[in-house]
Amino acid sequence: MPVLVAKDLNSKAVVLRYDWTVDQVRDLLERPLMDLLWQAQLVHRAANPGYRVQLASLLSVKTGGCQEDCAYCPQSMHNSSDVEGQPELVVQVQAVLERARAAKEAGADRFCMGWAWREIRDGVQFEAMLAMVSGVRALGLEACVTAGMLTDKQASQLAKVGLTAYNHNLDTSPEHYDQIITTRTYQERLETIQRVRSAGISLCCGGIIGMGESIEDRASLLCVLANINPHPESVPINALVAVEGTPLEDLPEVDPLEMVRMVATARILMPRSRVRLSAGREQLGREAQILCLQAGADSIFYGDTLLTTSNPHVEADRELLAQAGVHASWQVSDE
Ligand code: SAM
Ligand code: DTB
Ligand code: SF4
Repeated sequence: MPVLVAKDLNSKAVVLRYDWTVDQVRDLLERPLMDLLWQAQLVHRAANPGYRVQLASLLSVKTGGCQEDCAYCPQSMHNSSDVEGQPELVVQVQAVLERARAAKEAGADRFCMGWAWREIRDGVQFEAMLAMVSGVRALGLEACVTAGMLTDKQASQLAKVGLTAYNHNLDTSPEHYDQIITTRTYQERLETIQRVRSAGISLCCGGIIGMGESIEDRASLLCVLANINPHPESVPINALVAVEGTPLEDLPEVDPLEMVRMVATARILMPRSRVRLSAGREQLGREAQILCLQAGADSIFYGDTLLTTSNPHVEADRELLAQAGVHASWQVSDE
């Protein structure tokens, strides 16, 4: 059998499509694992040569007290887990930029900032957000904001100060959605995503598994994401972190191979998007994380905390990436 060379891979593996059906996506998700991994590898190597992993650090700028009732979220005021009361950084521009500087020194490429809001509010807090974004960009980092819904005007102001990406997840399938959130509709999420796009900001949009959804729901979520044209520039795949005091606290941990399957399928569907292995990595273990990298994950959240929960330690992640033989930015010179 002839050896498959890079030229063949490039011509055959990278197909950008926006007309996936749920059945086609489900067929991928349920393929024999070895076949799924092989196809994901072909696509990933052809579309994103070099196995570089982007490191994104997260900071919670506004923590807790959120009006939305997302069943997974420790920051919702509807959940007894609500973590409100933590020190507020909302107008502390310099303190936030200090954290960004530290993230850069630790090797991060992107600095993501989160606000536990239903939607962005105008006024001093938004002015501070704009200053934070422009400060992060001035440090030479990509800047990402996640702060709920936004208006066209706010999106264009964020674009003007150089915001790289806005994160707004679909979280789950349209069919499973009302089991998880009732205070904001799926349609509102799609409209927010459209606003981000119209302002010329990169879109970071993904979801969570392990929230009691079926395989069909996972296929349906991936299908909605893969039919966004152009594909979201980054796609976070989260495993539920079941936090005490949330309605989902007793759900069982996600089987690590289910994360591998989600990542591999996302990679095949959205060949050039950054697929970010997001919340839930602590439950995955080293080998499952390496399988996810092999399946095409090319970004991780990097830093000892996510928003309110913990993440693997920076040293452990450096070791993991070295063991996997993938390159992160601090190791890569511009070849
Ligand atoms: N309030 C904003 C919003 O909902 O867009 C921004 C912050 S919110 C915490 C960002 C995303 O984090 C959510 O959409 C969800 O996908 C993810 N997330 C929150 N809590 C999580 C949990 N316990 N486990 C996994 N992912 C979670
Ligand atoms: C995303 O998809 N996952 C990140 C980021 N985008 C903002 C957040 C994960 C949060 C996990 C729970 C917590 O730490 O509060
Ligand atoms: Fe949590 Fe964001 Fe939902 Fe608020 S909107 S409860 S911060 S996920």
